[in-house]
Formats: sequence, structure tokens, C-alpha cells
Amino acid sequence: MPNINKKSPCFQNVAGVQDISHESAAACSGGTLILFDGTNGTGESRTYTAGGPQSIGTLLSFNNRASSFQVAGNNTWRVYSGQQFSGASVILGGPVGQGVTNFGFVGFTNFNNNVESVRRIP
Ligand SMILES: [Ca+2]
Repeated sequence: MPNINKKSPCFQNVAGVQDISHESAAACSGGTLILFDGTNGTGESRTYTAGGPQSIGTLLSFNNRASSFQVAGNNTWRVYSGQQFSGASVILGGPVGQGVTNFGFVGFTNFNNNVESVRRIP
């Protein structure tokens, strides 16, 4: 789907796109953090919702893989370079991550392929 504007918060609003993924639908219902394996929202992804577990101490098979992210809704998340909320961390949300954002450009630490746990900030 090369014509999709990755910065659109709701993919189903893009003309001609009807077959959206569940992850996109969740993003539009508010309160999600999406981590993508590739830069610019590409590759495999994981979606974390505000209604689900809000502290994820390990991303398991997705550890050290996230290269880009998107925050949807009025949520703020802190991501950590280590498991169980250890190591360097950075807050995602507000103006950061409203569109798909690459980790290499966030904060003072290079979080590209360097995130192992996430926590939603109340
Ligand atoms: Ca990656």
C-alpha cells in the first residue's frame, strides 16, 4: 500500500483503504502506542493500548527491534532501553509521535533497536 500517508492517524480515512488492520483500528479508537520494527512505520509492529496492561516490563521477541513509533490519542508513554523499566528512557507523546516518528531522532539516547520495556504515564 505505497500510497498511504503514514502520518495519517486513521488509515481508514484514506480514500480507497477499507481493509485496515486491527492495529490501525485500535490506533483510531484512542490511546495506543505502536512500535514498528522498521523506520517510517514499516515492518512488523506491536500495538500497546491504554486499556491493556499499562506497564510492559519486557517486549519479549520485540526487544531491541523498534525503529519507529506512533502515539495515538491523549496518552503519554515512557520507553526504556532496558527490561523492567531500566536504562535510558524517553517520553513519547504530545507533539512527539503524532505522526510516525523514527527513534533515532528522539531524545539524547539512540533508541533505535534499543527499547525493551514501555509504560503508559497516567
Ligand atoms: Ca528495527
